[in-house]
Amino acid sequence: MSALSDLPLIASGKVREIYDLGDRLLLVASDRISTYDVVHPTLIPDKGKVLTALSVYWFERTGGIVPNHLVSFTDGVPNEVRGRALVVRKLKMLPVEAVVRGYVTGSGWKDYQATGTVSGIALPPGLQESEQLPEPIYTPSTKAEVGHDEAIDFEATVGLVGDRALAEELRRVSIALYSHAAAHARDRGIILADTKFELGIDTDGTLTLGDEVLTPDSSRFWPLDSYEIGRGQPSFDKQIARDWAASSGWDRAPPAPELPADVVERTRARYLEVYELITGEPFSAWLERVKP
Ligand code: PZK
Repeated sequence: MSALSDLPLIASGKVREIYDLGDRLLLVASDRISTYDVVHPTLIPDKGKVLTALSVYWFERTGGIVPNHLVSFTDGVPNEVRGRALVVRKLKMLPVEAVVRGYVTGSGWKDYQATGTVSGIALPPGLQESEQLPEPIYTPSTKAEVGHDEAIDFEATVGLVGDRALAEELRRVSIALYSHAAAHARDRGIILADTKFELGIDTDGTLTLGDEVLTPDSSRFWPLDSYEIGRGQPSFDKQIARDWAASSGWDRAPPAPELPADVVERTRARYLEVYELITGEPFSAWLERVKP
């Protein structure tokens, strides 16, 4: 198989890349980690494999809600990224991030405190930080090239997508995906506070789920056992690294500092724990599935 360095790079994010395979794409998850929006020079071993394995887990279980872009996680994957890369179909991506929230937190909590609404949706008065919403809400955003995405209301997505029925379908499948995953996660001790999907249109015109899905990098995962409303919640995966970064004296401006070995090891263990709780399988089961 071709070396990664020979493939045309189509896009890169803070912690992952997309390469052109001709008629397909290769989505590669790295072991990089960011805290406070800055990537550390230190890698978390197996993080890219855990995120890839979780995406596959969800793709294999949500095909009845919406088709997805996954083609293979073995055939066509270069050896150097085996286990942390997906071959996917090329889609015409929609220009909106499909965010679904089941809890009021982050920018949603900020907007709610300022206006009583999130993305144009009025919420009940008196909600506390991190409280569960009466039902999940669709709070789309635009895709910013740099910096943070901007929240928009549903009517703005109709304009961006250019088709009201398609915008409605996007909202419907996004809420269905979140509801399915949040119920599954909660049964296993993880609160899926919110998540972000990217969907596109396949060559035959079908709305199709793309990107990575329902991973700790595209979602907020909270441990159920320490959940308490009225305060921010610890992140299931990143809290150890964040706590270390916050107390390290680092001013949160690039470059981020190296993470100490014990923080790396404890953070790696949290990623493996997320995988094992969500899937009910040891992480070694994924390594078996991707063995050459
Ligand atoms: C696509 N992104 C976002 C993801 C990055 C950037 N199936 C697809 N077809 C066409 N385009 C995309 C996809 C997918 N998935 C997704 N950008 C393009 C993105 C990962 C890393 F740098």
